[in-house]
Amino acid sequence: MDNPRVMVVLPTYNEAENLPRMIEAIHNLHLPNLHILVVDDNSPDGTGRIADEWTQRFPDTLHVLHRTTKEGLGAAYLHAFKHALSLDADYIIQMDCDFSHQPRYLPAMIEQAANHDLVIGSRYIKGGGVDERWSFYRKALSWFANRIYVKTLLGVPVNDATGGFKLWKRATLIGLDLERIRSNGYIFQVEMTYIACRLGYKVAEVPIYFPDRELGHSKMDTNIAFEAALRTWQVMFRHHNLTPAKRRSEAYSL
Ligand SMILES: Nc1nc2c(ncn2[C@@H]2O[C@H](COP(=O)(O)OP(=O)(O)OP(=O)(O)O)[C@@H](O)[C@H]2O)c(=O)[nH]1
Ligand SMILES: [Mg+2]
Repeated sequence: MDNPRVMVVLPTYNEAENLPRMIEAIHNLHLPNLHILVVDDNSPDGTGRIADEWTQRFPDTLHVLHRTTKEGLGAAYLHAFKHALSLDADYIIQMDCDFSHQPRYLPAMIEQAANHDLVIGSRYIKGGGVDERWSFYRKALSWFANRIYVKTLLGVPVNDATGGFKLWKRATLIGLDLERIRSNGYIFQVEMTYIACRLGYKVAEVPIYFPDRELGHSKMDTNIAFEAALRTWQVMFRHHNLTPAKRRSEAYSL
């Protein structure tokens, strides 16, 4: 595809410090035809207002979607994905706005999109990794969850199914049928990836280093991880009957 329109979706909840740095870092890559869509859930720290202010600097390429209440990352992404499709995006990239997902990987991901349907930034393939300050126990648990547990249970050729740094081709996102997605929270990433694999979409993994957020507070804990491990079963039972014939064919009408 010549000159695809790339839409980077940044979900934000209290990222007032990170958002301006993130917008600048992405723009400094000087990637052609690149847009940013911020989806903010009425952050108490004013992130949504800051996003609006920055549209004055990038009036053609920065878009902001305001949601009235915090409904979780999954709900924000589903809303933003439909909006990105309505803005004629060809490649839709989802990434956290706290620098755990680093803009420097965007060129490699975009390159892989030329001959894949979904590109995943992967912590658990050669060349990837997680924050070096993580304890041995936390690293081992996360590696096991992704490389062994989820991969084996779901039978997907993906080494980082819980990762949230992804590039979706337009046709993949439509074919997936976003109405099928039931989860919010951490397992949302797994459900999206699993459905894409069941529908036969071709996946590439790009190695990424995943540092912890630099600014703001982390809320990841073992309860969240444990719940996600159980919910993986739910995702499997819900979607294991999907086949490529069940891809959605029509675009969304908003
Ligand atoms: N719009 C929206 N964005 C959210 C919501 N929850 C989290 N986010 C954003 O989604 C991205 C990922 O969330 P994080 O809070 O970093 O989640 P995490 O990486 O699992 O946990 P941390 O260790 O805290 O970084 C960040 O850019 C958040 O600001 C939400 O309910 N709505
Ligand atoms: Mg984070």
